[in-house]
Amino acid sequence: MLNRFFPSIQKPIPFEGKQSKNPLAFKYYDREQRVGGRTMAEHLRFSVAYWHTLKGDGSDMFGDPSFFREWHKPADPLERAKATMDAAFEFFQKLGVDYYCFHDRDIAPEGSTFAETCRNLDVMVAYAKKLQQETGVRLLWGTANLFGNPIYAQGAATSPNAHVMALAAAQVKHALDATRELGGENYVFWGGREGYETLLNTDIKREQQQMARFLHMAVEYKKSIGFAGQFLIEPKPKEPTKHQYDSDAAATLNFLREFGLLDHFKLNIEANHGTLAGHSFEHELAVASAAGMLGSVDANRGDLLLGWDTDQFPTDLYSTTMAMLVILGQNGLGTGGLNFDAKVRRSSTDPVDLFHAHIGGMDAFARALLIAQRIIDDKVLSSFVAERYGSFNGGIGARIMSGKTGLADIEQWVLTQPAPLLQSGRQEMLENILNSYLQ
Ligand code: XUL
Ligand code: CO
Repeated sequence: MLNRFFPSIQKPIPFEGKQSKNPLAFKYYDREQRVGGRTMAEHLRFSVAYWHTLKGDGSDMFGDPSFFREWHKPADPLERAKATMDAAFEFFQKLGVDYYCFHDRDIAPEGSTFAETCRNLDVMVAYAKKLQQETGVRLLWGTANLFGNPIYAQGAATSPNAHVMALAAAQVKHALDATRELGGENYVFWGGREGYETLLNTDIKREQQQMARFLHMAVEYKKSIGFAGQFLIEPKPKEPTKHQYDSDAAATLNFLREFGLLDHFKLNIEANHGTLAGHSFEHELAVASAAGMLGSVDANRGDLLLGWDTDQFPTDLYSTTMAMLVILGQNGLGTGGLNFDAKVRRSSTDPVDLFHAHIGGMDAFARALLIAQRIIDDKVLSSFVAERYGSFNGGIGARIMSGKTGLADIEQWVLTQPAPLLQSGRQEMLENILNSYLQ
């Protein structure tokens, strides 16, 4: 096992069970434990986000870096990238996760030209491939950073400048090559700058057509190189743009449908993006899942008192349980996984804090998995829901839904009936049932 950057952790984080008081042990996540026919590792498919965990330095808009990582010290950019990747794979192994995710610019530095930037990425992809082979850690998804470089300040795919759109297309082509080379199981599109700041200079219709063309070209290229991974779009309503086009699951589904892209994509739902859009995490998951389009999850949480993307580690059992109910309800995430798109707070300055954060998130989802599986096995919610819609199983309900009747026939039927009966939704009873499982 790699052992250079996290010397205080000498062996992989063990599972010790819920009685354990060891902060560096799992209390619930036991990767081989079987739950409803799959192991916990197979259900949860945890992934570490390279950008936060390896690249994060604690700086924010008001303050300088507060994390002083050994792996950030080499002065030469490519040496620093290699040290960072060594630290990454040591962290993955010691934590015991099977997957990681990256942006192209997380793993390799930009050069002074696009050609040099591509060469840097190729060097680091080869380096990653070797480390993946040595450790068995796999790539959940790759993506292109189309928001950091100032050239994308007015959009990448939706830039008003065709040359900038072309640069973004070339960058995505190269990031797709990298993801395929590393056996990535998915590829994510998050349009951080694909939106507008002011309508005074913006043609929304044109920008959406550009975005659709961009995605169609990516689909064509994917086919041409035989990349089998799933394409994912990650909705977010704002930040950094004032208004992002893929604002939530429903808007993204509508966009994909309008432009004939539905068959080629699924959604990557991020908890904090859902809450920024004024929805709950589970709402976004449920909307995507109902459309058969829930592909993967960026697992984190926001802060209800703060209006921005705080990207905290998920610790709220209600939220993780509601999420696992949706995920188990669609029989898992397929090639997707639970990627911790989350960062430790600026004051959590030590490398060991990265372990505490991920252990907490993994336990919060493992515990939720156990709870959700019991709720499903006991059919406490499903039997209530089935009964709630029971009037559609026969009689007028079945006739309406079969499409064989219309308003005039229905009026004749209603005229012959007494008034419909009030039927309680039993919300409080159901909330109490959910609470009784959260132990
Ligand atoms: C930003 C965000 C991104 C995407 C990938 O809020 O979530 O890191 O997950 O580009
Ligand atoms: Co994300």
